[in-house]
Amino acid sequence: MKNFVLFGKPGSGKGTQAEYLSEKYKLYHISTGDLFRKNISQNSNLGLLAQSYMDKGELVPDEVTIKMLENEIKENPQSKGFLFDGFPRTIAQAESLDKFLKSIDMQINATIALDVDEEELISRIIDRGKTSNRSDDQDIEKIQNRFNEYNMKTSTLSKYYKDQKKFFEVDGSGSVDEITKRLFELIDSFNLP
Ligand code: B4P
Repeated sequence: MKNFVLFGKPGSGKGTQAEYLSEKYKLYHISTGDLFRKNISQNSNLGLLAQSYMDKGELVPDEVTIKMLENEIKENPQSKGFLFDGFPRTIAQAESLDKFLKSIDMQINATIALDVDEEELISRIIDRGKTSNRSDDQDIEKIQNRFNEYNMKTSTLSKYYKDQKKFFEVDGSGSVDEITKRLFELIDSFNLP
């Protein structure tokens, strides 16, 4: 089984690239952002809770996010592997993921970071905000807060995965096709069964 984490700042293209990677490598794509947005559209209790954090550009609390993620894995035992998009975002989430995967005889094979500078990210997010209806995409202060959350809570994860020799970085600037090609080349170089 192949399990990958897609890592990167808000708007770095994790969701965009996850579509291509999950199709090519037959991975089950789990986006915590999409799961929260689905719950919000259904007005579920989880959605109402998540919305209060997402609207401010803050991370949703770990215990809620971890539980939702574990349920998603348990509900898809037939999949050939998982592509985690936007999870983990804190050390506590990464540790829980490792522990949970170990308990079902699985592990993360690689974490792949998309590296894009903040100026480019802001322009991508503002652009998406024109059509996405996402309140966290439309306000520069909220976008800045998402970067602050990343810098405070998420960026340290690179060391966590480097220490496990599972961290790989890909240039996330350029056209979507160019970036997909870089990702395919990297994953193919792992020679995983
Ligand atoms: P996410 O949904 O994960 O949102 P994101 O970081 O903005 O998106 P991503 O990197 O996937 O960018 P995308 O491909 O869409 O998180 C939203 C919120 O949910 C968080 O702020 C947090 O509150 C909460 N949350 C999620 N996971 C959590 C967790 N684990 N713990 C706690 N809270 C959590 O690309 C962005 C835009 O750029 C798109 O419009 C795309 O079309 C465009 N784009 C992509 N690639 C491009 C390219 N090469 N060139 C030009 N444009 C490009």
